[in-house]
Amino acid sequence: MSTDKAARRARFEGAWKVIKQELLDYITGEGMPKDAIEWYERNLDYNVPGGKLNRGMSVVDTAEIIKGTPLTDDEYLKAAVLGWGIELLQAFFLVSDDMMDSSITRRGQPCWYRVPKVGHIAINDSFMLEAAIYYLLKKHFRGESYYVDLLELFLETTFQTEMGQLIDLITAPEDEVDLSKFSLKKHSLIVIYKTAYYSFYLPVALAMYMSHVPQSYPSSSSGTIIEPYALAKSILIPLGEYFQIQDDFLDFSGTPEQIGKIGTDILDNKCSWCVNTALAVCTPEQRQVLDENYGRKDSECERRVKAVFESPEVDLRRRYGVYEEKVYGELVAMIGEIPEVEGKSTLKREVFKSFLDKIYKRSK
Ligand code: GPP
Ligand code: MG
Ligand code: MG
Ligand code: MG
Repeated sequence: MSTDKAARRARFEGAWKVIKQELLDYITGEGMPKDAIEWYERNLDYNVPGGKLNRGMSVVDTAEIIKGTPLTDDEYLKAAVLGWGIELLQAFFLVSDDMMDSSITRRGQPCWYRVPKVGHIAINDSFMLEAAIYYLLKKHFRGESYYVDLLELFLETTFQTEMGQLIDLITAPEDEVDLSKFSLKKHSLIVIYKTAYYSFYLPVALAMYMSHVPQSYPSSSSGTIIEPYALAKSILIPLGEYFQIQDDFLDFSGTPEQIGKIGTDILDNKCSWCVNTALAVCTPEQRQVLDENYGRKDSECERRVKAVFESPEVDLRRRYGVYEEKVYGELVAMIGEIPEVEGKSTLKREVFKSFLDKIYKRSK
């Protein structure tokens, strides 16, 4: 990691200390007993700060790019609260997703629900991670003109992610494998809803609200009207789709040491990019192997599926490489077409470039 990147991360982590203390002070003030305060602290420590922090730090990065000059300390704290709000939302999703997906490890440690004495209390713990967002928004933004915009955005994005999680889960029933129900179109809908909105549109739109980006402004050259939130969404959703395809590919190809989690998509009968891509190109014999072995909770079945993925006919690693180059080129072209307008509260191409650079060819 470059020293600049390490320093940015350290500053963002420094803000977490302040934010975490605010949450603990709040439940202490509500008269909660010592063991409850300690439990909440452990929940926060275990589930919130240990990830890549890409989503959270993107709020700060985006606010800085839009402003064009360094943020004041007050602006930095505000952007960091929004960033940690996304990290809390992500923690809420991951704690519950790991229960729904019967996952084993996350970020190189046992999933929270598998920690001794936690079990199903993890359900309530996930709710308390979500509730923290709204406590923090009220504390830091209650007096701002854009407070309701922030609230609505967090709530709408949560609903979208839950819709995505619903279709992810019901397309992957545990007891009836039917690969004919899968398609790349279905996959696209699932990943846009379960990942792209909260991971990509949310951080940028939060930073835009905080930076007072208006709903529309005229483009300086042609005088046409730019709708910056819709414009941002039109690029960030495909970017998020690409990110989740990487997640699906890494679930199959990544080692647990590398990705910090053990892949469960084949065992869980998931409508993943990998199986959809294989289904589109495999031989009839390979199709039979997939029909008979996909989605079975059995490591030998999983091995047979992986052998089809690695076969010369399917060669998923090569196809993924081809996909990645193609989507990268398309995204670069889309970003190049954004009309840039001078000013402190307008959208800049750099917002999207910095996102794409963070994820291109990622291996974890
Ligand atoms: C990623 O799916 C999607 C989420 C973590 C959103 C979950 C949404 C909820 C409303 C709980 P994934 O299962 O592929 O992620 P991972 O591979 O990290 O388990
Ligand atoms: Mg899942
Ligand atoms: Mg999962
Ligand atoms: Mg996954």
